Amino acid sequence: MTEKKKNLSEFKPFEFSSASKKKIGIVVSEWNDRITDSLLKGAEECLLEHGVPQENILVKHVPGSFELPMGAQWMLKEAFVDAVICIGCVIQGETRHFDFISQAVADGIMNVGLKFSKPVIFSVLTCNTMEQAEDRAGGKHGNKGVEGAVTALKMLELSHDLG
Ligand code: DLZ
Repeated sequence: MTEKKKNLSEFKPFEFSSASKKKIGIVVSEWNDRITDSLLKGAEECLLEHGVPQENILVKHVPGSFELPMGAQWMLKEAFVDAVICIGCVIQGETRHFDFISQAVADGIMNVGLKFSKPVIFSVLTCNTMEQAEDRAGGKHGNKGVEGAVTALKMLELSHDLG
């Protein structure tokens, strides 16, 4: 039986017991900034709605999505955040850049999370067209920045429960 696809943008707000104590980093790629700005707005609003204080949200920009894993690593190592949300948007072009960047970013983000044993969230759109990106940055398919924030909070809650 196929399950209905989940869209975390339509999540029910949940009780996040340790929200006020958590420091969350958001690393944002400057490429396709109209899209990444919308994703950032969605992520920040969602964190605030769940009780993360504004002063505990650290936002930093990197030149492109390829730099997101390094930005996340520095956030964890130098700024001692509890989780990082990586926001980017890679759009298919005429060359193979898209494949190399998308794969490297996905692998890099996973590796940083495992290395630091902290949630490092993949809120990176990998789209064929700008229209697909718009649909996922506050359009008909929700906002993947919101989904990234929900995922970070859920992972922190899980780690809190296990610890
Ligand atoms: C070079 C490049 C290209 C062609 N496309 C994108 C893109 O669609 N989205 C994105 O976030 N970044 C892109 N970049 C920049 C790379 O991520 C990276 O910043 C440069 O290759 C320098 O390392």
